[in-house]
Amino acid sequence: ENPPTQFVDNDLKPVGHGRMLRKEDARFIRGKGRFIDDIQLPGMLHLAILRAPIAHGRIVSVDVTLAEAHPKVKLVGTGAMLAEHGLAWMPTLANDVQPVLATDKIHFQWQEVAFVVADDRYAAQDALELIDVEYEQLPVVVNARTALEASAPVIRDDLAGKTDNRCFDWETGDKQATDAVFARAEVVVGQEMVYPRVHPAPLETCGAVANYDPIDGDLTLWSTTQAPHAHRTLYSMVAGLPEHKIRVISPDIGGGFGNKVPIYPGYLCTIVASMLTGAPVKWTEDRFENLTSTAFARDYVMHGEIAATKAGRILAIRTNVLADHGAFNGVAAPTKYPAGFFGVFTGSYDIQAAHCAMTAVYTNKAPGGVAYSCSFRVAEAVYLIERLVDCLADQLGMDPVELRLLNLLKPDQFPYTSMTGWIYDSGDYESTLREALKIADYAGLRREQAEKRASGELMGIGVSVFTEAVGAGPRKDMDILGLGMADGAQLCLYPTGTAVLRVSCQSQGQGHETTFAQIVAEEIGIPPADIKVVHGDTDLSPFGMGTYGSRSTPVSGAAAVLVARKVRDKAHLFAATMLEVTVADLEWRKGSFHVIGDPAKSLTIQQIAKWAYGTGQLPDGVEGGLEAHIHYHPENLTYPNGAYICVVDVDPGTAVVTVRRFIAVDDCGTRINPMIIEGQVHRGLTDGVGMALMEMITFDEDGNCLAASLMDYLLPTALEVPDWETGFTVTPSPHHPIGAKGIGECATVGSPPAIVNAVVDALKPYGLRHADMPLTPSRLWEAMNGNAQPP
Ligand code: PCD
Repeated sequence: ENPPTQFVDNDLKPVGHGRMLRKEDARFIRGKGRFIDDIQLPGMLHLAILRAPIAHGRIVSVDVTLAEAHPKVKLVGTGAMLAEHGLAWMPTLANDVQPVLATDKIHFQWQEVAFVVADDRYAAQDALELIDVEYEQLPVVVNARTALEASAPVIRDDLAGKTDNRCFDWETGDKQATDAVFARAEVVVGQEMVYPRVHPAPLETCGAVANYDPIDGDLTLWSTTQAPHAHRTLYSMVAGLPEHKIRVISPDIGGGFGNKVPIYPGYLCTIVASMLTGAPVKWTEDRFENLTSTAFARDYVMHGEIAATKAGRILAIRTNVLADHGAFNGVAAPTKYPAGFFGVFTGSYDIQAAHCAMTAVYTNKAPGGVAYSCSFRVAEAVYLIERLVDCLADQLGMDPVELRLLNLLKPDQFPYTSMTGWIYDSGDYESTLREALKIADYAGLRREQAEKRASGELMGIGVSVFTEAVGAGPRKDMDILGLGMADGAQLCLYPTGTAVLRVSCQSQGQGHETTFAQIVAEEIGIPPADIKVVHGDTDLSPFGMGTYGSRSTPVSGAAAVLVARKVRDKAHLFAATMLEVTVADLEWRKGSFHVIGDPAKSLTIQQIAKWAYGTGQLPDGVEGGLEAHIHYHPENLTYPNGAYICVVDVDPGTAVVTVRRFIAVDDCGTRINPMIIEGQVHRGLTDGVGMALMEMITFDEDGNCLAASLMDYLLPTALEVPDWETGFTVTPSPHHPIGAKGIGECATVGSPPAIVNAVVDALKPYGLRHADMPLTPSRLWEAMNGNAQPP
């Protein structure tokens, strides 16, 4: 632990054994994790999917005769076959519909057309080539602006009455008030920017194993899902299977990052295949399929404007966004929020007015719009505001840190209701930024930069301060397909004093088996080693909405605290009975109850647990046993914040960017496990380097996906990143029972603008004010050479 200088207050200590090592790593580092593809069932068949090579067209015919004749093939599925069972289309999480297998039309390249089930994966894959599909090509639209032109072909002609490619229009904030502030502002700066289409690209691709028991009618589905309970309900709704007969098991997950929130056609094909063959069926996606057909993220073209005084007081922000949703609206966000939490685009600043108008369109690209490591479009919002503030600093000739310090919300303004209606729970933004400035030695960096510039070296310093909004519900405002965003938790203490906590959230690598044990350990005072965390199996855990948008700690974490307190309250009653005193005579000291004034008279929680299942006379009206259940929804989101500083060097000859230093100070309220938090931050910062410098899913004009492999879709490795320098401040959330806020996605959200700001700063001598991500050498080289004269 590198203790921060000014935050050593006692109640800011990490929760329940702080930096303990992760319990789950014992199996992971031995290669004993159990992922989808590790699952082997007797008699299991294998499924492979045929995908369309074209981006837009009609299916003229599908001939499966040869494939069916293959000796190892057990079943061939087509859209027509699914249509007979009423299963050709499925709902998306955004209330749109999407084909499971295309029946008459192809909407994007590599869309699912047919499946083959065979004795082994090789045979299934071979037999795909025996299926003969004839297509009639239609004109392709891959550009969001072109999609809106009157001449554009209508992509979603399956939607009744649809005559254009508009997906939705959405607005937030006060247009009139904002325009009025802009009209009288001394300074207005505008910038168009693109947040490119990127992909979560988890290490483990998606997959499923379905096992349908035709006698009992039970379906067991092992699948890569971040939300097992919600998926179970949706399968019941789509396939018409009774919900209590469906068991969804999410085994170890090799990374999710939002990619494993949606339900994909492959899962449903696997279920149908098991039902029709009567055998267990496995489907494992390959990397190519994952990159080209599962949920992408971002794809926003944003025109932003910022209004300010000459002295640098920010007054208002307005933006027009063109959102490309691909062929089907596959966004995963609460129903009321078609643009997710983009409404937080006013950032961490005290401003007077804000407005956003958004148009979302359909194009011939894979569906998605998932919250890749950001709480429902917060990444786009943070990028917009943090780039705009830098453009303003540039216009005013002000230092970007000074400008930010002048406009940050002050601690006494919390809870703060933003101009778009979001209630920020708590924060001390200036302290967070000052901590980052100190670690970085900001003044020293600026001096170094001045010296380097004088000798023609291109060094840049970029800053971003951000506020995230994480932990959805509350249920009254937030739901997915009608399911309110709330989480159950169940805690049982066994007679020997060890415990099992059952939660609905689903770890994809975050370490919940450790941190949730730590939470309970803190509340009932038994060691984390004595607490087992059960998750990822709908038969073994209570209902809840799953893990994404950094909601596990804010929602399930709070549920774990409260259910532990319920258990402790019951233990309190038992202790009073056992010691023949009143409840008020007892005080709790982590792990035991003591008689006030006679502390030697005490009982440990383990002693009480044993008694709870024993033969003693129970207090009136109290049941035996020591367990409790809770279904919790938060009253608000939590709003973690951070201040990041990035230092880059740009090679003047090749335009290659090196991230030399990166300082990240995060505030996620009360910290449970600082080691895990650092890991989360390192991970997210690495994401940021990828998006800012390397990653982009593009298409040619025929709709061919040009980033269909990791040769083309460049993920960052240890070689591209510096030794991260992290710090923290602690501003507890007032409404979370232990004051914890989410942290999982903060660094992904906060780092891209810091990196881009740094690169643009490095290229100031070329007169550069903005360049779009990813800042590849070729893009930057063009920007440097198309612009002004060299320094
Ligand atoms: N924590 C602590 N403290 C505090 C907070 C937190 O300690 N204050 C920790 C916990 O416990 C965990 C972690 O940390 O363990 C995280 O958390 P959060 O924030 O709550 O979150 P979650 O919910 O759990 O998770 C989720 C996230 C997300 S969302 C994402 S993307 C990513 C992250 O998470 N993913 C991942 N991270 C991660 N990691 C890993 N390893 N893997 C993965 O996959 Mo989305 O919406 O889905 O897009």
